[in-house]
Amino acid sequence: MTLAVIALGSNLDNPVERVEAALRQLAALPGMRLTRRSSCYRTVPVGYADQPDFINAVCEVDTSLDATALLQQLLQLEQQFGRVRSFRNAPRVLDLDLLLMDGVTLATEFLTLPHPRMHERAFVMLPLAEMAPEYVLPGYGVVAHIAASLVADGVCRLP
Ligand code: PH2
Ligand code: MG
Ligand code: MG
Repeated sequence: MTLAVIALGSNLDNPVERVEAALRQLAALPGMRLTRRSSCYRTVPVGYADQPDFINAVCEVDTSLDATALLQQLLQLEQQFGRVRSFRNAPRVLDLDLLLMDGVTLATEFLTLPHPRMHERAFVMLPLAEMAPEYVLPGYGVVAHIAASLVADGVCRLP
């Protein structure tokens, strides 16, 4: 079994419910156990700005899947939730990004691990600092310290 960290995001059709439902579905996948999760956060869109605020969260799973198989499962779940890919950074009902896998570094056409931009995204790093402040991002340091160095204006933890 391997620990992996997944980022969840949604900004269409009742996003909090979408993220909570996605967490339940992830936990129910064969070969997966949900070990930790963050709260949900309301976040201002980064990149393409003319869209609703996002709900973001992260979770940690213990899985028997390898990185490629896990990514396939995540993409399949996005499809089940009705994700339509219209343009880059478009609004979406569910985005599931594989961020980290214990001991795995990878750079293929489909997947780079650790996720190459996670350290600069407050909508990822703040939830991650809540869930796993002790994690180390190779090359960038301890998650709690990275998160503390980011501008966190647009990121608000929900009760
Ligand atoms: N995802 C993106 C681009 N911009 N902004 C926020 N706040 N949250 C996201 O999940 C997000 C984003 C690409 O996947
Ligand atoms: Mg994605
Ligand atoms: Mg994404």
